Amino acid sequence: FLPRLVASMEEIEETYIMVKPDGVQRGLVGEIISRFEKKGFKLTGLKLFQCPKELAEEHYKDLQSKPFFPKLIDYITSGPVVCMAWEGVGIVASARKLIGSTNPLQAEPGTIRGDLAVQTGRNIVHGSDSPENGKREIALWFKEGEVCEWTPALAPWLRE
Ligand code: IDP
Ligand code: MG
Repeated sequence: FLPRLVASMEEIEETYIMVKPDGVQRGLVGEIISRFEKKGFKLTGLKLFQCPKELAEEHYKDLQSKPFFPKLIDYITSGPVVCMAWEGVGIVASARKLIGSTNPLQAEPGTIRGDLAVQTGRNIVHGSDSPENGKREIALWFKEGEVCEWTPALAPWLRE
């Protein structure tokens, strides 16, 4: 069974990463994109976008019953966001590690939230929490044709 287990750990996943309005306003777009680029993941979709209320509600529908939900929707629609689709082996869990804990004060130094933010309600970046949600969220935020399939020239220098 070991070869099969290893094979499943090698699976290419997609994740939806978003610089939230506070990250855009604070001029952190380049810094945040850099973290994923430098790691060696592949960018497949990118746009600046003013999120309508309905889309924010759909994206965060699992949190509908939370007391902070209305404020969360106001926050996400308060200015443009940067929508990104990224692809890579094990990228969903790895991106969550790069991003750090939901509460930036508990996020480890070296993570995006740990280095650059101080409050849960202003935690500057989103990352999908499962491969299923990665696919769901990319389909939600990007239209047909906005996600590019391409082979980076550096691919053989990142993975043997
Ligand atoms: P995540 O972004 O780390 O996956 P979730 O629990 O999925 O965290 O929550 C989604 C987003 O909702 C958070 O990133 C944050 O912006 C907001 N949020 C979560 N919990 C709270 C809270 O207790 N107060 C205010 N905002 C919150
Ligand atoms: Mg989440």
